[in-house]
This record gives sequence, structure tokens and C-alpha cells, in this order.
Amino acid sequence: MSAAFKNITKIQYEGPTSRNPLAFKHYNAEEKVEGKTMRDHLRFAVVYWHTFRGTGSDPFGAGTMQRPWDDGSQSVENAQRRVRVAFEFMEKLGAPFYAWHDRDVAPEGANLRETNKNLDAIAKTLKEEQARTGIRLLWGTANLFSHPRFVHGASTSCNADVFAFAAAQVKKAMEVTHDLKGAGYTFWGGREGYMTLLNTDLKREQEHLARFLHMAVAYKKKLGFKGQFYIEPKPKEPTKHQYDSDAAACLNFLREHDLMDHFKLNIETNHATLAGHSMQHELEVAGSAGALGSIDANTGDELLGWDTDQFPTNVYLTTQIMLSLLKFGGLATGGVNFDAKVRRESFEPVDLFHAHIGGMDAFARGLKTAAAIRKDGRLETFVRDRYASWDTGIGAKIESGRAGFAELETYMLKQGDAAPSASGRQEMLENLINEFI
Ligand code: XLS
Ligand code: NI
Ligand code: NI
Repeated sequence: MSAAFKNITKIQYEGPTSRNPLAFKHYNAEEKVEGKTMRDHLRFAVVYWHTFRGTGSDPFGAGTMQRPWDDGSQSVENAQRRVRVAFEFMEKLGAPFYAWHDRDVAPEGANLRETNKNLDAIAKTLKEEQARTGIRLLWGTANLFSHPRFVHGASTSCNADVFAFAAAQVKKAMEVTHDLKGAGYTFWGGREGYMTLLNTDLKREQEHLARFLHMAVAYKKKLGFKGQFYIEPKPKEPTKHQYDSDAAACLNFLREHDLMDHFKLNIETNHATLAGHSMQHELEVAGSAGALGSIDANTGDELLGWDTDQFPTNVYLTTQIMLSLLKFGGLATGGVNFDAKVRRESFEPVDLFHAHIGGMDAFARGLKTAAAIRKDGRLETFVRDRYASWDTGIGAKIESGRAGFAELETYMLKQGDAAPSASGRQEMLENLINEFI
């Protein structure tokens, strides 16, 4: 076995008073919250792309990451060695899941056949390491955006051959995901959008995207893959506009194209921010439609306008997220997937541990805080009481469909005016949340 992190042993829970940077202060995997262990509530996942393939490069400078196990080559051997290191990391961290793109784990070959062969070789190593450690695949996905062939998109490309290539690639990625017993498979529309409407047939492109997803659904059935399909909304970047722009747009797209039964949403914090929404808004929209599947946990920077994919450390944010997740019954097939990367300036391997430990602790605190707020009950009671006028009388009649405009006019002519409304008490509720944080 490799030992890339020789001086680091399994990360332990030491409690809130610990001063050890390589210990959990709040995430205690076995501790029960609302009758379920933290491990099962949070289902943490490490992403292969940022954590093991991130170089630290940015538009202004080269990579900075020190990854001594990686020789920087595109060889299968290098990729296999990287897999062993990845599993050493995840095992020491105590993360039960991981996620990949096909091209993160295995190098692209000279043609599709060679590329598939490379992926098969790496899948074998992934399988061995999954068996050795018990770490499971949360979801797989295909990278349909990095290679220059995807310059105009994948399933929404103006070039039909590119659609065909993308289909073949997703077919293979689904097969490997299935073979590795993945709990899900994700579609993120990296370049499925446009840079200018001057050259774009938007209707045709959206229909192609729908056709592509129907093909995936059909192949899933053929394969016997029982994992959950996810769509991951994002409004822009790298394109100016991405068709899966936010949760509401995705739901509308799925409904329009008769795909609702086959997909749930994978909601990412930084994507919500880019869409001009809060993470909780996106969770509530997905959850209300019965389509809340999984989350990509990260955060943006208030002062930078792009997908900076930082690790989440804000307990207020994680509390809001956990309030919504608990409300909608928690994560079933999904997980808290750290689609996050260490900063370019945090280039030593140990920084990967600090980053994940911090994210896991932030979510553990969010979980405990949200559970305490729910147990206290004042917030829930307030919201319920706020809608009390709908439980009886005219409200109940409207909700049950027993009143139309004419009845409501008669009612209101008799009443003369609407009954007075009560205060929304926003500040009181904000104070209430802070009682628990
Ligand atoms: C990019 C996305 C991507 C997906 C997987 O912004 O978050 O990482 O999660 O393709
Ligand atoms: Ni993501
Ligand atoms: Ni993202």
C-alpha cells in the first residue's frame, strides 16, 4: 500500500475543546441526531477532480500544488498510483463516498477505443480500493466540456458527430459507474448553453439535450443500473448561459420533456449564488417538487464573481442547508459532496485534510444546530400559525377547490375587507436562529 500521507493517521473526533487541526471538533460519525448517525445523515463525499487533479492554476498563473505521488504524466500507471493515494486519503479522513468524472480518474487516449481501455484499467484499481476500504461511489459523471471537441457543447453542439461522441462517452461512464455500484450518476451541462444567440438555434439545442437524456434513461434501463440520475443546475460559466440554469429551469425542462420521473437535482451552493439565489432557495424549490437528490457542498466568495469552489465553513449557511434537508426527509441516495478545492496558496498535501475536516465539521454543526431548532419547535410553530387562516373557513374552501371567483366575491362583499395581517417577524426569527448558533 502507498503511504503518501505518512505522518497522518486516521482523523479522530476529539470534541469542541480540541486544538488539534487534524481532528474533528464536531463531526462524530457514530453520534446520533434525530435517531440517525451523523455518517448516515451527511454521507460525505470527496471529489476526485478538485482533490486529486486540481493543480492550483488560475487564469493568471501556473499550478502550485505539491503532489509528490503524481509524476504529471498521462500514463495509466500514474493514474493507478493516484487512485491508491486517493483512497489512502479518504480512508484516513473517514469519508464514506467519493465522486469522479471519467477523465479525472483515467487519461484520454488517442481515440475513443483507447480512452475506454484506459478507463477500464483504472476502474479495476478503483474497484480493488473500494473493496479494500468499503468506500463507495456516490456518483460518476462524464467530462463533456474539457476537450476541444466540446467547444460548442456536447449534446447541444451544432456538430452531430459531437453529440454521438458524447453519447458513447456517457454510455461508457454509466457502465463503469454501474460496475462500481455507484449510488447515482450526474449530468452537469458544462457547455450545454450558448455564448451568443446570434449563432444559436436555442429550440433545437434544447430538444437535442432532451433527446440525449432520454437516450440515457433508455440505456440505464437496458444496463439494469438502479442508481439515481441527477441534473446539476448552474446558470453560466463556462458558457454565458447554461440551459440548466437553476432548479426551477431544470424542473421546467424535465416536465416539458417528460423526464421528471427519472431525475432528481444535485444542488450546488456556488451555482445557486451565480444564479442570483441562495442555496436554501434552490433546496426549497427542488424539495417542494420532490426532486431534491444530492448536494455539491462548497461556497463562493462574496467579492469574486465566479465559481471559486471554496470549502464551506460558514455555520449559518450549513444550518440553513441542514434545515431544508431535514425538512424534506434527508439525503437518500445523495450525499454532501465536497465539490470544492483548496486555494492556490494552500499547496501542501496536508491542506487537503484541513479543508475537508473544516467542511465536515461545518456540516456537523449545521446538522446539530438544525436538529436543535427543530426540537425547540418555535420556528415550525410560527410558520404553521402564520398560515392558520388556510386551515378553516374560506382558506380551507379555497385549498380544497370548493370556491371560485364568484363565491369569493360574495364572501368579500359580505366581509367588506380582508382581515388584518400579522407581522412577518423576520428580525425575531433571525434572533431565534442565532440563539442556536
Ligand atoms: C462545475 C460543476 C462540476 C459538476 C460535475 O461547476 O460543479 O464540477 O459537479 O461535472
Ligand atoms: Ni458540482
Ligand atoms: Ni461547480
